[in-house]
This record gives sequence, C-alpha cells and structure tokens, in this order.
Amino acid sequence: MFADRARIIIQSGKGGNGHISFRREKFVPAGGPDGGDGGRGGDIIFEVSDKLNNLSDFRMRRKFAATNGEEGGKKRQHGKDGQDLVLKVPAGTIIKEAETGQVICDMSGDNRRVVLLKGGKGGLGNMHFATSTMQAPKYAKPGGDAKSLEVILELKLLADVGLVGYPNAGKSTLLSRLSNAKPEIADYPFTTLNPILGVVDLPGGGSFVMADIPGIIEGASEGVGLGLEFLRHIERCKVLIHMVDISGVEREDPIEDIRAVNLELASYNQKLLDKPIIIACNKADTRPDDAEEIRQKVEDTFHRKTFLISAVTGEGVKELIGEVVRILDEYKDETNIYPSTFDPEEFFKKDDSFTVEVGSDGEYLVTGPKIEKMLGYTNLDSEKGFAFFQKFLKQQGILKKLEEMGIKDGDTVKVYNLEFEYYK
Ligand SMILES: Nc1nc2c(ncn2[C@@H]2O[C@H](COP(=O)(O)OP(=O)(O)OP(=O)(O)O)[C@@H](O)[C@H]2O)c(=O)[nH]1
Ligand SMILES: [Mg+2]
Repeated sequence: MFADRARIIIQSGKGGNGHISFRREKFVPAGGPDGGDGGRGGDIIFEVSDKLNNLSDFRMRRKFAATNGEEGGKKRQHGKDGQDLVLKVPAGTIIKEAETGQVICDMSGDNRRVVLLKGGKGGLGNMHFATSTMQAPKYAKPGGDAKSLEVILELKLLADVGLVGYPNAGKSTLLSRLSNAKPEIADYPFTTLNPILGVVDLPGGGSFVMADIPGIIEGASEGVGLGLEFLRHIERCKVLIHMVDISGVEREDPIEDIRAVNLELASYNQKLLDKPIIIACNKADTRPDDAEEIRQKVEDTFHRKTFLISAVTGEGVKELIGEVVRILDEYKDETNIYPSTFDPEEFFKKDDSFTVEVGSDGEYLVTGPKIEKMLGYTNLDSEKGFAFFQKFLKQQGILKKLEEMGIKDGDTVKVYNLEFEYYK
C-alpha cells in the first residue's frame, strides 16, 4: 500500500526514579545512603531511510513509544536506560505538530536524523544527598517526565521538476527516457498510480530530480480519476512540465486538455500555477505536418514557453531540458525545505511559571512566558487551535488557578491580546 500521510502519537520514555537505600554492612548499624540513579528514558528519533518511499509503516499503528528508564538500585546501582525508538521515514517526510499544523522537522536534505522527543532524565539516587547535617537522606529525585505529542507525517517528495498532464500524455515515457527510473508505461489512462522520482543526469555533470505523477482529468478535485491528493508531491517543485498529447488519437483538443488540467491544479493550490511552467506538446512524431502549428497555437493561448517533443523518438527533448536547466539555475538559491516553526524542547520546557491577577474591571489577567509563546504560534480562529489552547490552559494548571481565585461563568479572562469569557 502506498501511503503518504499518517497521524500518530509519539512518546518518549520517562526517566527512572532515583533510589532510596542505605548501606548494610556487618558491624555498621546505620550505613550511609547508597541509592543509585534512575536510567534515562528513551528518545524518539526520526531517521531517513533510502529504502522507503512511503509511509505505510505508520498506517497500522497509532502509538509509538520509547521505553522508560528503570529505577536506580541499592548499592549505588544505576537503573537501566530506556531504549530509544528510531522511526524510519522516507526522505521528504514532514513532521508536523497535529493540532496546530506547525512544522517540527522536514526530513529532507541534510536532515537525516533528528531526536524529536527527548526521554526524561534519570532521577538522582539518595547517595547524592548526604550532607554533614543530613546523614541519612530519605530523599531521591523522581525521573523526568515522558513527553507525548501527536504528530502528522506528510510525505512531500523533493523533486526539482514535476510532470503534470492528462493521462496518457506520455509523462512516464519522458521520465523513463531521461532517467534511471522505470515507471510503467501503457496505452491506457491512469497507468501511473503513485508518484515516482527519477534522477536526470546532465551531459556537463550535475543532475536534477524529476517527479512523475498520475494523470489529472476534469473533476479530479472532486475525486474523479485518482483525485488530487498526489499533487502534494509537486508542491516543492521549482519547475513544472505540463505535457499534452497532440496526436489527436484519443483526445481532440490539446488546448482544452491543458485548460482542464490547469483548473484542477488551481483548485488544489493556486500557487502551483505561479510556478514556472513549461508546456511540452508531445507525440510530435504522429503528425509531422501540423505539429508546429499546434505548438504555436498552444503558446499563443497560454503564454508559456512551449516545446514540441516526442518522448518516443527524443525529438525536441534536449531543447526542453535546456530550458528546464536554465530555470533551475535561476532558482538554485531557493530552498524547497520547510523551516521548523515548532520546537518540542521549547514546548515541553519546564518554564511553567504564570501569574493570574485580577484587573481593575474584575477581569482575570493571565501572563507567563510559555503561554505567551504558545499564543504566538497557535491560530485561535480555528476550532482546532482554540481546542488546543483550552487543553493547554488545563494542562498548565491555569484553569485550576482561576477556579481557586473564584472565577465564575461569564467572567472575562485576558491573556495578552486574547480576551474570552470563562465557562466551566
Ligand atoms: N507516438 C508516440 N507515442 C507516445 C509518445 N510518448 C508516449 N507515447 C505513448 O503514449 C502512451 C501513454 O504513455 P505514458 O508515458 O504511459 O503516459 P502517462 O502520461 O504517463 O500516462 P498516465 O500514467 O496514465 O497518466 C504509451 O502507449 C506510450 O508509448 C510519443 O512521443 N509518441
Ligand atoms: Mg504515467
């Protein structure tokens, strides 16, 4: 099964508690403290595997947890560390915080391995707490908390160039001609069912990555054909090649076909049409007499650079690739890797301090560094964002504090710029 999206819960291990014990030796009635430290909790690590090209491993299971550290033991024994859990994903997987949709990490380019959630630290055993005045400390530190986060994994292939067009236009034929990829090619629509990448080597050295995706027809945005879900794989492309069949055998009017595909692209994401798009009129070999005439008409209609090619004979392909390379060169400094906007370490940081005061109009004023940060990256206009915020208020103990201060239904709460009425 090809899957390019999954929603999972990840959880790091809790740190083991420090141990409380005392030395027992012959002739020493009350030995000193010898409780050992707890082991650290396992981390959740994401790692790129080049053997993977989809996320199906994450469709069967929902929760992925590293193991906890063990408690320390007597005689200064260190508790066993929890085991890290390494989750393998294909290159191009974007890990997002599920509620806010913020990007935690884009597993692309140099990001091959990332510790996403750190396990809790092991607690110190009581052997550390003996002082001159406290010879027999009955105190050890608890292990650090486990951290749990719901994340969305989304695969967006990292290709420089994307091939789009009606089914049967010859997209896969072109990819197989230019690269090492071996896509299926056949004389019927929807031969390609999943995106495929190929590396196109250039004569003067250098290369680029090209993505072949399923064909698009009218109504794809409503789910006709294979739908449009797979278009996420060309969202990062710097150039699109729009291929159209001009043979007239199956489809009559290439201009109508291009229009139909454009409409679908726009309904998925208007930005796709803002990308540089080159049109390739394919199957030129089938009508030597008027192919150029058709090319000219297409160019005049869409005002995009339009090439006449044959993916089978190779005619015109060199010129087409020349234009692709020229555009890629123009955009070479642009990264297609998504920046991280959500840092789990920051999010779970124990800076839980907050203050609740009663303002002059009887409103409750809530302030604190973590809550301020939280407001910065949460879209409260969305239902999900607001639910996330409410959960946060509860988790942080802010609701409890408000209740202790005597808040009643209908009272106003002000959190920085945000103002809302409290209802239990
Ligand atoms: N004569 C001729 N036939 C071509 C050319 N390019 C592709 N074809 C044929 O057109 C048919 C469809 O080619 P594919 O490469 O599978 O088309 P596709 O655009 O990948 O189709 P989907 O995967 O269904 O979207 C095959 O039978 C190809 O042999 C060409 O330049 N000339
Ligand atoms: Mg194909």
